[in-house]
Amino acid sequence: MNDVMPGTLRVPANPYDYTFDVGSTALVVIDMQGDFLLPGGFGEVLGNDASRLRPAIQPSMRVLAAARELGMLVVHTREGHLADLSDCPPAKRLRGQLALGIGDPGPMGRILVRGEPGWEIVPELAPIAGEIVIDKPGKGAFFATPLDHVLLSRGISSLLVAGVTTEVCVQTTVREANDRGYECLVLADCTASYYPEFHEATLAMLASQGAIAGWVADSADLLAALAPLAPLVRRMRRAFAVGGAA
Ligand code: C5J
Repeated sequence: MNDVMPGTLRVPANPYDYTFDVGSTALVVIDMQGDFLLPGGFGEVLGNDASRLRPAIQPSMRVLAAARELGMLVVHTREGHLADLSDCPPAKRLRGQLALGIGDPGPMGRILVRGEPGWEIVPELAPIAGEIVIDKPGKGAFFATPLDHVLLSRGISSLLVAGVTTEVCVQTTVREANDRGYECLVLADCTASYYPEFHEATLAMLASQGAIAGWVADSADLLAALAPLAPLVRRMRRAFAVGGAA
């Protein structure tokens, strides 16, 4: 069991309680883009039913709202490629022998290309001013991006992870983060896969062998741990507001 410092929060998790400090924790929301969550996007081009990812939206909205209220660092990621596809290796572009692939015109613009409608984060989870958005060409959010620098420079050592898909970009990012020394709590109901069995297996693998890559919890347990902080933060905000009183 970890030594728990004052100010440390505790969330019941698999394989054992996850402890973290809000000031050194970021919420990372991975690839909640139309290309994965909406009909006609990259996910569907690959033969998947995009509606299977939608249950992750509502719980992610609740966690995002809590993180915003507490002033936690929020990071969104977007998978996508430059318009000339110069950052998309042929191994990725040609994989799957698809009739319609990365860079081709689809119902939401060019598939998985930056700036196209399908590449945008869905409106329910759209970033707001001050939040960090990491554009990534690969599955992992650390590959070919400044994410590690962004987190280290803000003293972040712990990540709360939401997003899609569980076994692809979420899992890759958590494993990358783990190897870089971050402690990750994956929020089971804030992640989703086109294949429920892959979702379950991934969460089990990540938390296996004593949290070999990270911890897994339901968002309700995280929100319960965060809830007592909200009134304190509101009081502090009032106290520091010009002319305000605690
Ligand atoms: C995929 C992702 N599935 N965000 N990307 O290619 O999981």
